[in-house]
Amino acid sequence: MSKAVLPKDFLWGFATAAYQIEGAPTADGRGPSIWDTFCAIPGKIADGSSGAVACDSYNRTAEDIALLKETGAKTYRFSISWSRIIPLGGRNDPVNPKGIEFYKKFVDDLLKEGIVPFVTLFHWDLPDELDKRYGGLLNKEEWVADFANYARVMFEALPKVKNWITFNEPWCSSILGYNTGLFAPGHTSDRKKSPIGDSSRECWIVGHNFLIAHGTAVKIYREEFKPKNGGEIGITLNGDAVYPWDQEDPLDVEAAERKLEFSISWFADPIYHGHYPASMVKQLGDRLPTFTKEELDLVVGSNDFYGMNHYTANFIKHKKTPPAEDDYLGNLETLFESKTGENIGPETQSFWLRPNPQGFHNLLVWLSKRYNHPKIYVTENGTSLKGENDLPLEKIVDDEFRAEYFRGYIGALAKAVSEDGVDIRGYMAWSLMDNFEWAEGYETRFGVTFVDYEGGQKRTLKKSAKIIGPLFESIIRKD
Ligand code: PNW
Repeated sequence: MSKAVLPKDFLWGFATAAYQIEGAPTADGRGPSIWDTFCAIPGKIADGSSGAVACDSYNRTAEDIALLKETGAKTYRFSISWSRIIPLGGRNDPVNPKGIEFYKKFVDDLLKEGIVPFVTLFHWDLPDELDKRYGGLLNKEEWVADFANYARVMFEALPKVKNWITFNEPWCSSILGYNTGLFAPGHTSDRKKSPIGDSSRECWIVGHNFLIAHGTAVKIYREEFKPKNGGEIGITLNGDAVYPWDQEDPLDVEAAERKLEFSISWFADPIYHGHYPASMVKQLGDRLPTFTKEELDLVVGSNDFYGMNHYTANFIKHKKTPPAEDDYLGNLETLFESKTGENIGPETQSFWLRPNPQGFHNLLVWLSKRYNHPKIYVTENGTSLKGENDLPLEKIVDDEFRAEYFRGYIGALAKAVSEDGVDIRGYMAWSLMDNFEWAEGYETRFGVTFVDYEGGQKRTLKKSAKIIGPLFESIIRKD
């Protein structure tokens, strides 16, 4: 990989999210989010932890910026904690000037160091009051209006930010939050796990509401802010790569495509094509909401860029029985082994993640084709390491497995650009540092920087942090 194939202004760097790194849950007037509430329920987080301290980044912005400088990063993707800005969340609730001041200064400090901020408005941490007040994400009228108000407050407060992401992975908030119940607010039909929830319906309603809220915020940005500030706005979607379990079986080939549609096209088809995928309409029937004319006008064409989060791949096997009511995959199985016994990739600490860089290449090409060659930013990509948390520090910082993951995935990205003409403008590795890995707590580490949770949150760069910069610099054009 010696050829310089990426554009001169290609942005590479690292990503994080507010609840996973900030800590300081009550500092300067912050209100609780649904994740504070969820973490307090026994059994929801593997190690019984929460984001109460995390990396203490709220008090260590200078350290985090120094880390970014050390890696040579050109960009940093972080998210804003809505309940720091509007502690109760709603459009008639007071705005907290201290919350705004914090992010304003952070953006200024990043820019002073020449680091381009990529700002996510919502990375799962809904103000808890909105969930209690009217059912949060399930309530289209109220929630869309409150999100629009919050978005406008942030666009107004941070005119120097030119790269906005409305939502991070609405699939996760919808499915893990309202179907399996693994994530906040933990709704599911499984009454052993939650007293409330309807896995067959709520997730599809929430997904629909995300699209309307996204379209509404984008309209506000384009009409009220883009003309004076410039800048771009898009949504970030997650999606794993797929291979048919049996390449010779047309039903597995079809199921693999259906898996992409149920995860990615659920959101991307309405935005780029103006309708839900036919496979979803067919399986879900009237449980999938329909768009009114006004809603469609908001949603269609609402991406200036496509934000892509990507980690892993699966073999896909079709199911022979009719889909269950709570099925969200498209009536199929996701497997780590193919019919011929081929393995998808080595195990990591995350049950769902196995490295397979070829899948990344395939998916980039698929996306580019299906959505007519959009401008893509890879807004997350990275891996955990099996057993990393149990290793001594000198072994943890020598994370060759993670370094090799990045070599493979960045190589696949370069190939998609140079050989397939995919339009990729930036790449943000997940994550700048070890952090609160949601339901997995602190046992699973994703950082290129080690964070010592027992030792005053001290940060130490790992090997992987040091290889990404030189790798990108060798493939970015200089002229
Ligand atoms: C993404 N899954 O989440 C998130 O955007 C990050 O906040 C998170 O830390 C990172 O990936 C690593 O997990 C996901 O179960 C969480 O398939 C879970 C899944 C996928 C993505």
